[in-house]
Amino acid sequence: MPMTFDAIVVGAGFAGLYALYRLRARGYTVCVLEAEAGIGGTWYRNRYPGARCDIESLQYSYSFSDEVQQAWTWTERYASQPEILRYIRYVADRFDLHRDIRLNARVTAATFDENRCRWAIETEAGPCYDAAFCIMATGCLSIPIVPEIPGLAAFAGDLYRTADWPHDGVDFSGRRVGIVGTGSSGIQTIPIVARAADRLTVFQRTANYVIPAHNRPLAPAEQAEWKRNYEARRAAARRTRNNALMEHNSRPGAGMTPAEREEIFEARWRLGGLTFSYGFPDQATDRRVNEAAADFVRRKIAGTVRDPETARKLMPRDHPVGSKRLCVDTGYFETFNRPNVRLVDLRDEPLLAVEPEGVRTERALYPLDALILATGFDAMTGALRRIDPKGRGGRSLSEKWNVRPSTLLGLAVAGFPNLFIVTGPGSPSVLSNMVTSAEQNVDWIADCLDYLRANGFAAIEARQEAEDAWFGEVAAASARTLLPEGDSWYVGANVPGKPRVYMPYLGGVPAYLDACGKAAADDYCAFALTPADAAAGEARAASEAV
Ligand code: NA7
Repeated sequence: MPMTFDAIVVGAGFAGLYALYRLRARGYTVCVLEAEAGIGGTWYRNRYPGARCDIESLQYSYSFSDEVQQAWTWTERYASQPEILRYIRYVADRFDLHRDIRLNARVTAATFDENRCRWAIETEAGPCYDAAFCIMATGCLSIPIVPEIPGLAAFAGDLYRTADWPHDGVDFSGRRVGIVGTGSSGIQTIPIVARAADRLTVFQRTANYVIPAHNRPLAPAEQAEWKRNYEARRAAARRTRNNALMEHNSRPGAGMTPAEREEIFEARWRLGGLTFSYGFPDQATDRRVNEAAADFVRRKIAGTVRDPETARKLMPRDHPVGSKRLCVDTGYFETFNRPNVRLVDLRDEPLLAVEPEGVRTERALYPLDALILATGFDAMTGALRRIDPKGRGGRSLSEKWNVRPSTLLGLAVAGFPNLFIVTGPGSPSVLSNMVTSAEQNVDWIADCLDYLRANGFAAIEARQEAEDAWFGEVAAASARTLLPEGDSWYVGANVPGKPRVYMPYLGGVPAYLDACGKAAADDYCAFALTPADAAAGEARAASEAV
């Protein structure tokens, strides 16, 4: 017999844990199914050396409980993975969440029963679950990609993935190490591994724009000042494009002289981090301004990396700034001045294969004792496509998203009643502060469930025409920018066969919050609602027919 709940939540990361907290507080029976052996989601899995958040810790944290906000002390401007995981466990303990979480419970199937208006959810471990609502808190970056490099399986050394790092860490001392991938994960790992390894070879396919984090300890006075003003800061953050307070500049760069722009870039570089994205309101839309930002970063690289040839290879030239996620580093470019580090540009010498002894490019064999893959994720749709929920009429979500990953507000999909996604494609998600955006999505879902309960509805389903309209809005917002141009995970370009669609909503958090608020205030008229009586009648008819 399946175990019965009002809601099943899939995933015990920031989003899933908050969904459990919120729905339980509203009186729903909830069970969280988590594939891994521990809670934390992204922050459980990404344990690689140097793993760190690129949103400031005072903001990348739950806002729902002022008690937690006041009680928790962050040690650094940008929190490291171990500290974030400690924080997540602290919150789970504090709100007694563990008792409703099943670990090692990877969801393998989710099927909607139209007659009963309920989801049947199966797990790898065996038990089945039955719930009125299925809430997918499966994360945007939770399915790591292992590229199809010939010979990889035959590598005689040790193979590591940044997204699935050994719990006990790895000692690279005295070893020849290679790393494939220079996105955020690679860029954080490389400086740390370089300090330990005998020799580190970095295999780079695309050079990236990398901005210094200027990470630092958080001074007690600075933190206390934040805590005194937390509520106002959180409210102000919600009015920004990405749900995070950063130094936004409202003066367009297009009308400025190169010298004026340079001054602003320089100030941003000194501030560090993702603030560089917000140097100018037209940096993502005006090619000249964007190119000026790109040129600025290239000159910084030239001024940091001593070997001119290595510096040249590290300079990104083939995509606009921000079209791949800006990387935030600590000592990345400086690492290439170390005598034990070399850069292999796979554009100059393509990677042919992994051999038992190392990596072979068109030019040479690079002997290695260990190889690290920092090769990215099947982002935003990957986790859901693997579960492949079956909705009305047995329709597969994966097949639907093979055409295009459309949703209504990133929260719901036509044909999949009572299925909710937290920070799904079509929401600001990865372009925003994920923690507070997840909270907002969960609050919206909780309010929606209350509405259904209060008004006697058994099911809610996005209308196809509303989903199409929202998909159009998402596409229009990205089309106004240069950002779809990069071959990034934002557009699915890193997964062969994935439709090329800029998945996050680029219209900004305030516009998104307005749209979500309007959908609820309009009595969910963008959704079809099934009265509980009708659902009960259908179920009776179905059971009599059997
Ligand atoms: P990313 O940003 O997708 O980076 C993956 C990197 O791996 C990137 O440099 C890729 O090069 C490279 N890659 C992928 N496949 C290959 C093959 N087959 N050969 C060589 N190089 C390859 O993933 P991350 O984990 O670093 O970061 C993901 C997000 O997590 C990040 O944006 C933050 O939001 C946190 P490419 O650029 O495709 O040429």
